[in-house]
Amino acid sequence: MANVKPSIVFVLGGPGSGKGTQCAKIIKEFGYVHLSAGDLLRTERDIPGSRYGDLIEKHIRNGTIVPVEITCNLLHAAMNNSRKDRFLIDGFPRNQDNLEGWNREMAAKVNLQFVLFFDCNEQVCIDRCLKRGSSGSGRSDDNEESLKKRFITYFKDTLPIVDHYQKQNLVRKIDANSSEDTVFEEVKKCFKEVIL
Ligand code: UP5
Ligand code: MG
Repeated sequence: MANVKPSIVFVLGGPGSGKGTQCAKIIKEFGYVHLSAGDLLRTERDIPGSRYGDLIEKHIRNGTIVPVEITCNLLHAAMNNSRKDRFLIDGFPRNQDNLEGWNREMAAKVNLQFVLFFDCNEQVCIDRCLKRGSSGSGRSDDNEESLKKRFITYFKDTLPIVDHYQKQNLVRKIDANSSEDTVFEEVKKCFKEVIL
């Protein structure tokens, strides 16, 4: 991490709501570094001999949440290694354990700018993930059974975290049901307000 407190934006939304897709657009236009908690966990899982590999895969298939110590350490290391000072943290924090772990270890070290929340219809999200699965994403959770579980976790555990930040007036909600470009127009407005 750089010497100044890094600025971060949490990016939350249901499975398939477009978090990764929009983050890829944001980094091009606004110069953040994109850190997807899910991607970091999948990379850790795939390291031969990783002590957490089996545990991570079990959680991913079941749509449940990996213990925060693992995810927070991966995020912290990625922030340090990047030496940049603006980060999009995609798909985290997604339950109370994540929130408490982050608050314990990281919250005081960063400046949370806002929480970008992609609000998207469940069936739209499911259709997108199944389409991605059938076109060879290789993701072990892009199937109907895992998707049902991912949505149970999302409604039960992640939406309360969005509510928590909403109470602090930190949430910028975006309608994520339309095309990638239409969604990005709304996303741009949020970033322009914060940056300019
Ligand atoms: N697509 C995107 N936008 C579109 C649009 N506007 N119109 C039409 N199509 C659109 O998009 C999904 C698909 O939809 C793509 O094919 C895309 O082209 C298309 P994407 O941008 O990938 O959506 P995203 O919200 O990123 O979906 P993702 O599947 O990555 O969301 P999840 O939140 O489910 O996945 P994540 O990788 O964050 O987490 C996976 C698992 O890891 C979790 O279930 C959990 O088990 C574990 N995890 C933790 O335990 N802790 C964490 O902190 C994070 C993850
Ligand atoms: Mg993603």
